[in-house]
Amino acid sequence: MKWTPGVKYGRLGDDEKCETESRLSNLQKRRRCLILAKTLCTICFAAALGMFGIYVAGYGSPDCGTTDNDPTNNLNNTFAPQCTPITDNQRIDCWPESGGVSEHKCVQRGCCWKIAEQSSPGLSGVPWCYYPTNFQGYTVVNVQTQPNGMKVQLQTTQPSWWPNEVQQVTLDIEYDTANRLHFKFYDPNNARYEVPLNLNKTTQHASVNEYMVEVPSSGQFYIKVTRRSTGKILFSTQDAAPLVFTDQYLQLGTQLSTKYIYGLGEHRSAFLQSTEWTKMAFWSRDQPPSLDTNLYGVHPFYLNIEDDHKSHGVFLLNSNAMEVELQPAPSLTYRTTGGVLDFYVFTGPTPDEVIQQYTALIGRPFMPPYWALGFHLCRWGFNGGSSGMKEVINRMRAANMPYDVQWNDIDYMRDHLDWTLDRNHFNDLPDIVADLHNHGQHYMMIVDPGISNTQPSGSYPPYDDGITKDVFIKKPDGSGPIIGKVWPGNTAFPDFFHPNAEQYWTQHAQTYHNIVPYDGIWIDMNEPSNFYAGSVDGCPDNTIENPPWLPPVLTGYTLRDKTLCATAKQHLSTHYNLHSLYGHSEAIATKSALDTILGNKRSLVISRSTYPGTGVHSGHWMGDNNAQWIDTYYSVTGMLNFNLFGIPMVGSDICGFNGNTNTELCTRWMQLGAFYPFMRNHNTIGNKDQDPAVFDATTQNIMRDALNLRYTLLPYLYTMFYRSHVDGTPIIRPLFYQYPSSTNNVVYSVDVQFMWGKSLLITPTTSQGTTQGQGYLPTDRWYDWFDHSYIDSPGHLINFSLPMEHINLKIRGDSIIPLQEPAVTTTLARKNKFMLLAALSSTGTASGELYWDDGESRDSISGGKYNLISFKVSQGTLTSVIQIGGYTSESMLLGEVQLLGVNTSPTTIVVNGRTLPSADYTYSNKVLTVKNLSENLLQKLTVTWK
Ligand code: MIG
Repeated sequence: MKWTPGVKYGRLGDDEKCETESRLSNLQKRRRCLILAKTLCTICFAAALGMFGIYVAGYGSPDCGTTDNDPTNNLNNTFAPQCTPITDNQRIDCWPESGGVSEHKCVQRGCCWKIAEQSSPGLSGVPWCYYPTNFQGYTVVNVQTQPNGMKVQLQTTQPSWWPNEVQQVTLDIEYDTANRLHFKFYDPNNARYEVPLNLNKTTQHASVNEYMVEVPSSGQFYIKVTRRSTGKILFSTQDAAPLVFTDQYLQLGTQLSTKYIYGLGEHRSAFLQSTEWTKMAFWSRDQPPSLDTNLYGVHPFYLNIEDDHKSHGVFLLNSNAMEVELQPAPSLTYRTTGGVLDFYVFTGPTPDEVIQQYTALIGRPFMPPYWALGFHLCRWGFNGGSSGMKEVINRMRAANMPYDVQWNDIDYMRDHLDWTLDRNHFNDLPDIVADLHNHGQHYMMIVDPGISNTQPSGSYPPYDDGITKDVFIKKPDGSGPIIGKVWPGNTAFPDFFHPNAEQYWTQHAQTYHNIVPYDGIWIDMNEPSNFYAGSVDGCPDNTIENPPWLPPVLTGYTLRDKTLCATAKQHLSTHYNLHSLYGHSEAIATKSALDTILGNKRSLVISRSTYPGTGVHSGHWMGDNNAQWIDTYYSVTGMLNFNLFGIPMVGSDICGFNGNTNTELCTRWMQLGAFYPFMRNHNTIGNKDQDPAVFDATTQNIMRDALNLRYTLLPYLYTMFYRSHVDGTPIIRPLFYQYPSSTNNVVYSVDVQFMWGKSLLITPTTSQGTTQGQGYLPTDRWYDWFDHSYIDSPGHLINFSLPMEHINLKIRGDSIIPLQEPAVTTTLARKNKFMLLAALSSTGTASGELYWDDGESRDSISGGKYNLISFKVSQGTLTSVIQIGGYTSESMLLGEVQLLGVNTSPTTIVVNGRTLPSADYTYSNKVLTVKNLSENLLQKLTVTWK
């Protein structure tokens, strides 16, 4: 083996060299290339050692790289980097670029170079070029203590190698509330872009905060935030990536409390993130969910567990193209291309409380109309236009499938033009929608942001009016709308941050609503997606388009790929800054349009691209999945994530979007989908129909059962939506939210099973031909939904039966779940009697609640026009308390009470003072069923059994 000085191996990291390996994802390619570069260097380094018979440790080893001058080197010649002692796991990457690393260049930066000992030739992500422990970065020049915080002045002592360093940085630390700490690094001399989010920053200063903050009064800067009650770390830049604050590269690291970290979306992964050098890119993108890539939305928020099972959350309010790297120390590094470093720490200490505190800041999820909880059916490309659509509606009705909402994809539009109706293929759509409404059903359709600019002048008001109102995103030189291409051909893109945009959007939504009275809007392609890279005219070549550093965004490290130029001009700032907020801004405008059009009626917006706070206005579906088993699993981890992000109204395309589904997969998916907060079956153009009514009779029966089970549970689901709306409590929860102090840390990685609120445990089947499996059952009493048998689990894996006929569903003892007799629509089901299912704990207790209103008024809660009833069982008595009884225009009758875990056969049952005849109850297998009731739930309920 011969060592060739000056070999340009560092260039192997360039994407051109790797592009041929097209079967690899971009990140895999990049890793592969980096590994290759590092491997080559190992070889030449080893060869050099052999040749000269010398020992050279780490820093100062032979130059394996190009001798080209690196413009990014740190020319501080007097600096002697301290490179030991430090373990591989503690290294912090000093070369975050995608390639081009060499020892020579690394050392020129003032960084340490050492081939990682533990890297089985470079296969792990251990950086070979890493920060010295004595890297000074910023030093503290002044700390000013304030009544509820601190103001800290920082000054660069040792410059980073990135251009346009901000010499003086201010850090404002604010003790917002006892559980929320806010701290922000910014340039005190030049205003920089900050995320234009409408946060609820209301502060409530406390005399004692649950966090403590430490900043040195001089010397090398760090910030350390600990939990007052335990001393555990909540955020600490010590032994983590140092602060870098330049114009287009900003960096900061923090230690993590444990490797149990969740969130950081939108990405497809297990719910528990890996801290083995995981790099995640944040830049919204029209990208079918795949591993290791940036997807539709951006959520720089994580939940971290402390080693005593408490938890905290951290939110970085930044919308620029960003990377988060998770390191095994464990630690985390943020790298972003702009804005300021604006952090919020939430102290929990339970995960539910962390999410409550987070959503108190970004906004609580919207209260959906009741019909939105029903089953939604969609497909792209109805055969024969509206006649194909009617066929589906009719066969769903004939098959008696519970079914609330019919949708349309882009095929209803004339030439894919927004706010138009294709009169050739969907002329009778207004009649179809009227018919849906007559059946107590609802209708939604897709709207894309791209507005065609190629229609004859005067013939397409959405464009002409957009020009008049000046609402379109502009070209980099500001000379007119930037033009991309989407389904209608070339298009302009409304800038939803423009002051005229909301009125513009509302007006065209209203005009179309006058023709087709829809009930909600599906907003797609709002990353925004563009079939051109940048625009019809390409993009300028400058540092906004080509920053000195970029996270591993698809494709090929360019910002413009599949979207607009970063230099495109929006009203508030450049697209470079605002890109990942596009879907969020469209969701706000769309919800506001619906509110204007529908008056006091609630509506539904479902958006593909999301950002923190989108849940206030919209739900989310997880995009273009495949009709494959693995997609059922990732639908669960995705739901867990979006419930963490304050967007509980979430689901995946049931039965799969791309690719033809099959009977078993679609059956299992309908069973799982019945537990998506947003339950929609959707399919791509040209694929086989997959609505429940298209299958054979046996399959239809199973799917109908799944739908009836969901409809039975809707009062419970609706109550959970109320809770999420008023206090942020997530609906879909992993087991550890409920059982955080499990001594067995297995619970932290369970993510196929999930809970609905605090009372139901769902164990879906996510693989073919599986009718038996293992599931985790936390220490508690668990009842089977179907046979009512119970287990007092000691908290471990047990064998689960997973029959084809239904999903495995367990009820936690100590729960009271409000139910209702199902029907083919929620409109009808709402008229049925309620039922209460009380699953008793081992000590005979249970509790639960029911929220109820008219299901559609926007002012139900603000106007107090709702009922909130709590239920409790203890010592053989079930009682209710009417907490709020403000909705009285519909009766609420209780028809049945079922009690699980009643140990002895009762002889006397008394309901509201009336002793029941024996015909009105049954008892067997420890289940007491009290039937034929007609009790007014708005009066106090008492049921006793002896
Ligand atoms: O470029 O409207 O994710 O649900 O069916 C594809 C057609 C555009 C992508 C959406 C998908 C929808 C499809 N859309």
